[in-house]
Amino acid sequence: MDDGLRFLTTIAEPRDLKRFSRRELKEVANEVRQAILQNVSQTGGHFSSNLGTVELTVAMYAAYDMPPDTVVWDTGHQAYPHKILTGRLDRFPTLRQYGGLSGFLKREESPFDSFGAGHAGTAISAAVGMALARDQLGGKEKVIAVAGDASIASGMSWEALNHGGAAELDVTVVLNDNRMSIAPNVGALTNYLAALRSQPRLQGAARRAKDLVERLPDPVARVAAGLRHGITHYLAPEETGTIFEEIGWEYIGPVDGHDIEVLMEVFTNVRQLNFPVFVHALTVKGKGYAVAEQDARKWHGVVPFRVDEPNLALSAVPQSQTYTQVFGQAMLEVAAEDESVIAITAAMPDGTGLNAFAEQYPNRFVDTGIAEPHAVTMAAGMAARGAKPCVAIYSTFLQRAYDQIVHDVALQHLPVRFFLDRAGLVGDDGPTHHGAMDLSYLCHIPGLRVLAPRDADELRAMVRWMLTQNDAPTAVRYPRGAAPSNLPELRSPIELGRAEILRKSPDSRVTFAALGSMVTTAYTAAQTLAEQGIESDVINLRFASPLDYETIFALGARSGRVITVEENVRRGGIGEAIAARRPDGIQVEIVSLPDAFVTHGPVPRLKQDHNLTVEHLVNLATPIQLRH
Ligand SMILES: Cc1ncc(C[n+]2csc(CCOP(=O)(O)OP(=O)(O)O)c2C)c(N)n1
Repeated sequence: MDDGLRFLTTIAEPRDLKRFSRRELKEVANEVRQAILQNVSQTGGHFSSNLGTVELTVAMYAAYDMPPDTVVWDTGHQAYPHKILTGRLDRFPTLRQYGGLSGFLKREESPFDSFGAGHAGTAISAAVGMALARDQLGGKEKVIAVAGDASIASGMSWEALNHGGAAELDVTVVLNDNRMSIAPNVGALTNYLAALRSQPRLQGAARRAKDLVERLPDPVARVAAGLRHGITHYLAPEETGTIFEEIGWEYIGPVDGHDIEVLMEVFTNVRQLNFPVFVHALTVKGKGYAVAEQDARKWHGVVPFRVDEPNLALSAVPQSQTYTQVFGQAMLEVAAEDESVIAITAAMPDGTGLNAFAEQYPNRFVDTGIAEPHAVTMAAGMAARGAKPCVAIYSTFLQRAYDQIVHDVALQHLPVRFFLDRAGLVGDDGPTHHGAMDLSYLCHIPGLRVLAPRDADELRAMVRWMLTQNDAPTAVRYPRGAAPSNLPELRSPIELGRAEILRKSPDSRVTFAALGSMVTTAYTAAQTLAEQGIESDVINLRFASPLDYETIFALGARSGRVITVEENVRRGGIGEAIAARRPDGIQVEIVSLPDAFVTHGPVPRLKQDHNLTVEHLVNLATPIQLRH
């Protein structure tokens, strides 16, 4: 890893940057960029966002005193330069590998990861909290939040700006504005930032930061909150305030986020200010690697690639159809038949498979940006007017819209359809991104129907059923990646609350009641058991809510033993629900994810760790005297 990284190998913590001249800091930045390129081309991971934050990180870390000064990164997918400069260069090759560094921020990983992240829009709130705690506890450190132009548009970021601006806190927000979310950014704020960019302020960012410092009243004289505004208006009477200034943040920018000299000027001065400051830095996503600059969207997250022939490796086609693709196609089919179908994404058109829909039906496609709660309540509004809103959000990100699902959708019986991609374990992104809890946060909501398909054909059938034969609020959850192809052909139609029996025998010793992704596992286990002379039933539950207790316990009564299998934490999952209704004489055992946060790593490895495997099911079902 350290080949030719002359400067980086001498940096154990941000403070070490202080001994370098500004010219040398540029060299450091080049090495950080080189380390990211070398490493991510081998491990895969977030790429273009990290190339964009290199100079910003180097300059900020050289200008501040860390520790105790603290930087909170929003989302964390752009914090690889931070990892490299905070003593993790040696471990960087383990990025996103099982047992290795996380791809996001994690408090357990380093004292410099002052706040964990993975979901967008949290940094400013956390920084405001840290600043309040510091003031209460008598600390002196500086607190900085760095947020992207898409993350800063999320509701929570504005709640925090609203609070922090009024509270006159000593806290700084750095906006890392590269004009991109994963897809091109959306929304009025995006247009506003573009306007700020294209009309640079009369006073340059570095000059303004310096002026503010020079005009700082001494701490004793600075009594009233209003005083600060008087000063800045005096400084720049010719400029109308930006939206940020109007709500209490001193705006400094726009500043070239790749110019270390200017950034150093800005940050060394901003560090001396003691009120809310908003630094608007302009960066280029993919900076320094031509193909990534040209197509930052494609290079947002990458699989391993060849540095010399990048496009070759990236164009590798997946072996079989993914659930995401199947959902995208199914949506096109139902939309062609029904004009009231509207597709909604919260900043994830690529990830949820809605790109083709967006192209074909631009008037029936809505990208809200990173605004999951808004997306859900907006959908409820659409449903109240007779449209058929289809909200496609990853299982993990829908967690933040729980109250909207309860209060705005289910309580009002509004037929919003939810499509939860990445349900279950997602792999390398780890605990912030596993969709391990959706059954627990959805199945107890009265009137909300919850389904999970066993394969691609069943997902297609479920999407159609949800939109043509069902008028209740309904969610379907399906995993990341390819759908299995080993299951019998789909024959029986989807019927409300009815399971599908995939295998049954009068001599069954055990009944597997499996949901969604785990049906293929249970089915393969049953085949293996049959080869050993042990018969078993396999129920594909289809519905997690309402559950088909009748079928489960009818078969369970014959075998005497039900094993429930689901890719969800145990608490609040289907296993618990089935066990709670267990009639006398039937034993129920639950196979599920643990009630714990699961680390990152390859999904098969994680499933092995937590017993969601064919081997475990076979072993469970084999009488003790026959076990190997
Ligand atoms: C709550 C939530 N919704 C969606 C995502 C998926 N996501 C990860 S990064 C990203 C785009 C972030 O864009 P921006 O904040 O501008 O940062 P950039 O990558 O451009 O540096 C999105 C939508 C997420 N992490 N969290």
